[in-house]
Amino acid sequence: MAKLIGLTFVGLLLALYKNHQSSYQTRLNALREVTSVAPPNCNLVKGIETGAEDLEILPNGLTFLSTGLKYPGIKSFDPNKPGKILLMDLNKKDPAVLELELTGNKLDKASFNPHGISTFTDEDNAVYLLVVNHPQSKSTVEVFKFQEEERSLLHLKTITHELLPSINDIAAVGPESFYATNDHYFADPYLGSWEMYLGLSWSNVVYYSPDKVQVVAEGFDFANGIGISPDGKHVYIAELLAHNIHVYEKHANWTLSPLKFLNFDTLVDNISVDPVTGDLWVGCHPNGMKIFFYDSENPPGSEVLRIQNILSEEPKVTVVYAENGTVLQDSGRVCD
Ligand SMILES: *[C@@H]1O[C@H](CO)[C@@H](O)[C@H](O)[C@H]1NC(C)=O
Ligand SMILES: *[C@@H]1O[C@H](CO)[C@@H](O)[C@H](O)[C@H]1NC(C)=O
Ligand SMILES: CC(=O)N[C@H]1CO[C@H](CO)[C@@H](O)[C@@H]1O
Repeated sequence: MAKLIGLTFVGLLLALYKNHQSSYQTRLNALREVTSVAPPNCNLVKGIETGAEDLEILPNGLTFLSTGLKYPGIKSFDPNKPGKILLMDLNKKDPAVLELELTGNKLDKASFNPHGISTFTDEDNAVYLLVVNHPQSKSTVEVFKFQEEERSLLHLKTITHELLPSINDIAAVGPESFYATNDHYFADPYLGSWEMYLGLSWSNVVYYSPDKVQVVAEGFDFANGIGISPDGKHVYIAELLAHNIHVYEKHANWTLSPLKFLNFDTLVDNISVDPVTGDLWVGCHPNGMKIFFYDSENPPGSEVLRIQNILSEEPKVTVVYAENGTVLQDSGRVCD
């Protein structure tokens, strides 16, 4: 009898494990292969061969890019150099990238490890760039003022907070206030891996301002990219491992309430919101297994989705770009 119970128990554990294994594979979309989709005007921009983490396009076409992220568990193409912020002008026919000089004396440039970025333009048209930074595996938000003439970024401030232990991306709503997604990697890569493996959905979204900091949404299976609609009424959150884009209503007191979500057959990552049309451009990983188990012979692919009229009953979703990794690995970027 005891033996039977023992065997049943082992069977149960195996079943649980199998079940878990298959849910893990589903969450990572392990079986997905990519069919190429190439838009006509797509060119590879030179000078960002070591990868870009995030980009922010100003209404005038000037574009900031963060590059050189060192992230636990993910292959870095330039592990020994500090990260950079690049500038590119999308109005140019053949846009080149230029490295922005970081000025100010409080930022440690050697450990600069930029991740998500977001801009805020004030009423005097001053542009602030808020950058998620991971110096020594910590999470901070660095506030810079863009000096267009000098082509540099003046560092103004470093923001840290206990509710911001492991920031991934931010959406700025002021020079020092923002919504941020917390994954769990930098806080503790070991716990982060377990969280990811087991699907514990510990990830959340925090609103930060100098006078108030609060959790405004939680329970995500890896909250990743975040963006705000041009009218400022909605916040979009990419839930990487559940393959969802969530739409939240943003209230005057900065709290959020869930409105709807869209589900996709791809791991949704960076969100870029068109400042004019409000369309969402989403950089995605068709197959997550290929990122976390990197193999240069079979690299992770890229996919870019465009979502129009997201608030309507039937949003229009177009795959604008898809590629198996030969040209662009792990898209977080958008081409025009
Ligand atoms: C914030 O505003 C919303 C919508 O008006 C309201 O439902 C909610 O109770 C408010 N929350 C707080 C903490 O004041
Ligand atoms: C990716 O696609 C290209 C072009 O279709 C093909 O030559 C290449 O072998 C593919 N690579 C992989 C890893 O499937
Ligand atoms: C802010 C953010 O989520 N950035 C991600 C965008 O996509 C790149 C490439 O996959 C990731 O490395 C970044 O983490």
